[in-house]
Amino acid sequence: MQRGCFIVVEGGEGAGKSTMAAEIVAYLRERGVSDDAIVRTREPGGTPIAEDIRKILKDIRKDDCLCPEAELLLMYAARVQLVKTVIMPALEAGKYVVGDRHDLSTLAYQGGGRGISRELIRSIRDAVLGDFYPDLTILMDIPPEKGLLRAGKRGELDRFEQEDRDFFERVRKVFLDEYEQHPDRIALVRADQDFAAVRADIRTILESKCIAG
Ligand code: T5A
Repeated sequence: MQRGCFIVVEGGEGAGKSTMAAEIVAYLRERGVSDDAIVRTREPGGTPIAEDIRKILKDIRKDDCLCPEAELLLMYAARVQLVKTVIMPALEAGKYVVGDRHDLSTLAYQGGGRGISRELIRSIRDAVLGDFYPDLTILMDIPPEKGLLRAGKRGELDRFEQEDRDFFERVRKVFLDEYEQHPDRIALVRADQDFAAVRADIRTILESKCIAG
């Protein structure tokens, strides 16, 4: 059986990743992919254990603070659980997996945002995931102030969303640097356009990569 395809949507807060992940699923369905051949994931999260870890990561605790290195390890604990129990089996069964964030977010947030070295992140990544990578990453780029405005409309901000402007500028820079270095596997979309324009750009990317074509 042919291996499936892992498509990841990445980007800053409020870029529209979840909205566009749903649009990618709609695109696949239109192309005749059946519902049981499509799996949606989100990170951190996506399995019962990884969702518990997500709560720890997003929760604002008044009595303790999470060290950057502990945050990094929790991200990878959740990710390995998801990759090994959900994503890999789905890909081996020939399915499409549409992921809302994956490990580019770790380089951007824990690397750029928190200042953890790229070497440490890479060594943990390689030790637990080896040569496992998405087939396509769609990076939704938006100026942080615009994305946070969208995210803020939902109400209370989580632990990450309460970081300052510089944090999100550093996150964005790492995302864009990674795109510059790997344009073969990362596609860039301007996420501050209106919904129809973002959706059209994403469809063009999927068509150009012959996804479900
Ligand atoms: N994190 C995650 C790390 O630090 N390291 C890691 O390794 C990983 C995997 C996860 C947090 O964890 C951090 C990053 C995050 O802070 P999350 O909730 O999963 O948190 O991710 P968020 O980015 O916070 O999710 P958001 O829901 O805020 O952003 P989305 O998914 O990008 O945006 P979406 O689709 O929910 O849209 C937000 C709003 O904008 C509107 C939508 O209708 C919605 O109201 N919208 C648009 N409005 C105008 N024009 C458009 N084109 C629009 N598209 C969407």
